[in-house]
Amino acid sequence: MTAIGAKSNEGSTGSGPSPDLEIQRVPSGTSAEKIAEILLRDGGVVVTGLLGLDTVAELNSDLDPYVSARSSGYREGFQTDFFGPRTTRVRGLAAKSKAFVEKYLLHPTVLGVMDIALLPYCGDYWMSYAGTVFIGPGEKAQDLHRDDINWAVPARLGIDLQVSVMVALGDYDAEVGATMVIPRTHRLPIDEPVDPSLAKPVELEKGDAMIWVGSLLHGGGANQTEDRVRKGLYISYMLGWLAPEEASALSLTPERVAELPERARQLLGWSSLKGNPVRDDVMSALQLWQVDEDEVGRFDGLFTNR
Ligand SMILES: O=C(O)CCC(=O)C(=O)O
Repeated sequence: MTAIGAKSNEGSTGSGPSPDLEIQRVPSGTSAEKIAEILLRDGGVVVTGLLGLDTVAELNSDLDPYVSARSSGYREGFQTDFFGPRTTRVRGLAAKSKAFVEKYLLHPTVLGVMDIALLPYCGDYWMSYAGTVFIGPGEKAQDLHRDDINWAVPARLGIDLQVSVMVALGDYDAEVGATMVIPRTHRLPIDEPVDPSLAKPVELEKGDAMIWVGSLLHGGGANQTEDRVRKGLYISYMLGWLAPEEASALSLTPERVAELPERARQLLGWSSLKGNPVRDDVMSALQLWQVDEDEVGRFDGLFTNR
């Protein structure tokens, strides 16, 4: 189902990018299967109203103090052009916000989509990165990129390594820096040049989410306003046999971990995980991310083996 007025990509032929293609929009309540079908076909999809406005308000109130205390940009000399000198990124979110864990990290539709997209290639997936991407006034557009370039060797296998979700926590229109995307660039060879003028902004209302695979060309838009901030909350999930961008386990104290639901602990690196998708032979006994001969989840005696 597409939003009124939005074009459908369903009849389009060919698998590569074209000026006619747009990221499709489906309403919250759409099945994970349908969302994943569009995601894997086009490289990205928007789910409108994925999070309710009450949840958006909770997330803002949990995170605003941390955003206010943080200066924008990365530390001096560390890729500030790519990450944006006027962009504020706060990570370690599971330690900072209950709503982040309960309503976003574990969102059943999001995890349903991840199961379909990622479990064919791994025994389990985990969180790679989560953070605010608040783009301040005057920020230039980020270079178009594929997130999978972090893992450039397996990115050439032609499988999905990672799937990301960006929820709008506030303004997210083209003028303020909505994410620029080129649909259907996700199955091209990773080094293949693509005409950047094909990128279009994907505008979101508060609570809407864009979901995309790590091989899709995209980038943060330019914030052309003088006084508005583009407020996105980013999360990505990746195959468990790859090292995540964020060492999220290290930002959690054992006390905070003890309060987390089991699936959250698994996604945040407080559990060992199966490397292979095979479940019924010796391969399924092999675990990654262990401590000595034990599974991380049992390390302090609190958690069960998965
Ligand atoms: O801010 C955005 O819209 C995209 C951010 C992004 O792709 C990144 O920082 O890698």
